[in-house]
Amino acid sequence: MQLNKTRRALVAATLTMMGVLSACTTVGGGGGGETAAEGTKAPDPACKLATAQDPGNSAPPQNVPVAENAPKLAKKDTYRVAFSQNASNNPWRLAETESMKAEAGKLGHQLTITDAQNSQAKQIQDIRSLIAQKPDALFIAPITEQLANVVVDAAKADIPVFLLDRAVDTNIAKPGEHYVTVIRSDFVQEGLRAAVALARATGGRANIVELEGTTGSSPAIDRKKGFDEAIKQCPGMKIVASQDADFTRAKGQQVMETLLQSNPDVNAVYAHNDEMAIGAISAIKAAGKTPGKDVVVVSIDGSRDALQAVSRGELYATVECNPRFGPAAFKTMQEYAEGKPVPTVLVNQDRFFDQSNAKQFIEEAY
Ligand code: GYE
Repeated sequence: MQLNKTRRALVAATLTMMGVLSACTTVGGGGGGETAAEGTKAPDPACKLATAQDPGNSAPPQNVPVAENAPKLAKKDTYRVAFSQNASNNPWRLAETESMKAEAGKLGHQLTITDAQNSQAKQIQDIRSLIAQKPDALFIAPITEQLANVVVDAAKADIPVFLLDRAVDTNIAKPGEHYVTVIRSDFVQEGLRAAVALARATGGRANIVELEGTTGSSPAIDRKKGFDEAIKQCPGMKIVASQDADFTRAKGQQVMETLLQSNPDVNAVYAHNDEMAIGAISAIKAAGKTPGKDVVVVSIDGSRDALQAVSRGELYATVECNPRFGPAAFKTMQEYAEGKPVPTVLVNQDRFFDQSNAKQFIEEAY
């Protein structure tokens, strides 16, 4: 996604200036550097991120065009809508589906849901059959950016499409024309926030395993971009291995087990989502190491299991990526039907969870 390059550069610059000294104890270590007693190493002065605070959300994107050329939606009291979900294999997906169902139910809309079971081919099939049913509007959580072609097919069938949580290739599916809008988090910023957290936790000395989300999905692409770009500011932070673990717990564990064997000096993990982080934590334990001490783990989402792992000290932090899209999805659809201006990208505001606040949010988490 074309997410304002200048703004990102600005964030990086502000981070450098912020340099707020934290009283944080350094865990992990390794990757060379001082020989101070374990857990008390001073942050690497060459790594500004190591003493920075969480940079928070990015500034809302400016001058986003409004959807003008997408299929129209007539004003009605209730609608017959469809939602193509890409998988139901983790709590995040289940929470998103639940939120869509609950909101549709509340508003009296009739909602058909399909589950692509984490298969791109199946999601394309699902969307084709939903198009054939001619819903008033179609919500899609695209598995990868390659879903763009079938989004174009929906527009050609005169169905307004609203993308949820992931983007598609905008060279093929034009925002505001082939789809109305995409509602999602700023994944590049999430990667940056995770990098700052990991720098703080390791004092900027880290041999990192990066567990990537589904190849070709916009969160995997942008979370990698944001993180990799950020740690360039820290000479002591190196990615020793980066591999696809498909956003799942089982693959996170499996990939981490293998990578720990080939990279025994690993002291940090950046997982693109909580499920893979939790899998990695199991692998770390199985290798006889202590998560949070020998190996620091940081991830993204804010699931209940993750918040529990944070409060146990096994996960250092998780950047929130809120799955509860129902209210925003239907509000946006309504506004579009009423002819109000709808920007072609809507960016969610997310929180940050670490030891200081994780416990208090466990109850409301999914
Ligand atoms: O972080 C992950 C899920 O697309 C933003 O997909 C979403 C991501 C979320 O499988 O857990």
